[in-house]
Parts: sequence; C-alpha cells; structure tokens
Amino acid sequence: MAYDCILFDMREGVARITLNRPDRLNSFTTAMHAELRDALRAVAADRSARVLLLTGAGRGFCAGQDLADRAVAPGAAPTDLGESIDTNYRPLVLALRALPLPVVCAVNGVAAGAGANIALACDLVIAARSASFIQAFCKIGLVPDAGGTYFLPRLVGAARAMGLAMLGDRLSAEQAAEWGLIWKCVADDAFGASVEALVAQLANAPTASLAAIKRALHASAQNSLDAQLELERDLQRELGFGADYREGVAAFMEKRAPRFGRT
Ligand code: T3D
Repeated sequence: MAYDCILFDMREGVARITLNRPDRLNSFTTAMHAELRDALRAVAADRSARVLLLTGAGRGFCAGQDLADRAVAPGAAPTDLGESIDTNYRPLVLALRALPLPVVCAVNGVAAGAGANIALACDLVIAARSASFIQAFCKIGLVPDAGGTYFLPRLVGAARAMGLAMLGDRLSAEQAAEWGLIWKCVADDAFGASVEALVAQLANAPTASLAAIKRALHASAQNSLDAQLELERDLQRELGFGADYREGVAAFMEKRAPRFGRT
C-alpha cells in the first residue's frame, strides 16, 4: 500500500511511523487511519521488528480527528461517530496495545483530542518540553475517546482526569511528566537524541521479556492479586525456557554485554 498521510520505515529492528499531515497538525482522516492499520499489520507480521516508534511531522504530534471532515452542511446528516470509532480509533488503540513489542510515542508538539489519547495508548511516552496535551473533546461537545476515559484515571487519578477532561485545558509536557501521565519530558534540543537513545536501547533489549512486561502490566488493571501472580508465573515459566534468559544469565556470569534477540 502506498502511504500519503504517514511515513513508514523499518530498519535495524526499529519500525518508525510518522504521522505526516503537518499543515493540519497531523490530524486523523479516514485515509490516515487506513494507512496506520496497514503499517501496524506490517509491523506485527515482521519478525525483525523489536520496537515501534510513533511520532509526528512538523510542529505538532496530532490534533485528533480532522474536523474539516466533520463539518455538517445545513440539512445534511451528521457522521455517525460511533461507527467512526468502531472502524478507526478502537482498532488503532487495540493494535498498539496488542503488539508484542514496546511502542514508544515521541510527542514532538501538541497532542490534542484523540491525538493525546493515542499517545497514552503507547507503552512509553517521551515528550519535548514544548509539547502539550489537550483533552479537547469538551470544547466541541464530545467525550474523550481513543481510550481517554480508561487511561487518564489510571495514569493520573480520578481528580486530575476529571479536571483534564471537563476543562480541556492545555497540560504542558513538564506537568504531564510530573503527574505521571507520560514517561519523560526532555529539553527540545535534546529531544531527537533522547528518542533515538531510547529506541536503540529497546531494540537491543530482550523483546520477549518486554512483551511479557507489557502484557502483565496491562493485565494488572483488571486482575486480582492472585490472578496476577498466576500470570507472572506463566510468563516467567515461558521466558525461563527461552534463549534470552539463557543468554542473559551467561552474559552476567561471563561479565560481558548480553546479545538478545526477538525471542
Ligand atoms: O470524529 C470522530 O470520528 C470521533 C472522534 C473524535 C476524536 C477527536 O479527536 S475529537 C477532537 C478533535 N480535535 C480538536 O478538537 C483539536 C482542534 N485543534 C485545536 O484545538 C488547535 O489546533 C490546537 C490546540 C491543537 C493547536 O492550536 P495552534 O494554535 O497551535 O494551531 P492552529 O492554528 O489551531 O492549527 C494549525 C492548523 O491546523 C490550522 O489550519 P490553518 O488555519 O493554518 O489553515 C488548523 O485549522 C489546523 N487544525 C488543527 N487541528 C485540526 C486542524 N484541522 C482539522 N482538524 C483538526 N483537528
């Protein structure tokens, strides 16, 4: 599939998806969603992929749904937003969460509406200091979607989630990191290098171990303690029979750097 709205590249274990409609702050269109689905399918099928990096081109990360596609002419029927969510946003969030490798979101600028929540669906969010997060939905009469009402209270607590969602104010990247909404905020001039260092570290890490960590931490939101202990046991058993564990222990004993693989 040819891509017009995203850039997609896969090299040295790093899959890179860049939202690429900078003149519209990389807002989502139907075409962009179709391209994202295709690219994510390709990443899931590629056994050489060790980490996925999602970022935006230009000065913004993503301004959510392209509202130019939602303007309703007088007398015309409005778009069924539930259908749009079922076709586009829900599969996107679930695909990011299901990938058996770490997904890094590098928030290079403003992340608004579904753009903010797609970032939160990723495993590690690193933001430039000049970036910001806006739950813009209440400004146009909507409810946070793309997992916002799931992620926000779990990440920052009910009080802050309610304030962010009901006020729709801009949250700076620095404040987002202080509140635990994201992993890290870095100075703008160190952003590119920090992102590259992070994806390089993850691309050389034991991928099956990171996939198990992702699965266990996501499952903990619903599980009882005993169910979580069982899951940890099952994952540890599987990893304990794997090549990376053998390599990790051997490297430790031999006082050398480990060479991990995908499994
Ligand atoms: O519809 C469904 O399928 C349901 C799902 C909905 C999910 C959602 O995401 S709903 C929320 C949609 N997003 C928003 O409400 C955010 C709208 N954008 C903004 O509030 C502001 O643009 C920002 C706060 C994000 C950034 O402000 P600023 O001042 O830095 O930039 P700007 O000047 O507003 O935007 C730059 C250009 O991008 C501008 O175009 P122009 O005037 O230069 O030709 C602006 O119109 C355009 N743009 C920004 N966001 C969108 C957009 N165009 C279309 N859709 C956008 N969401």
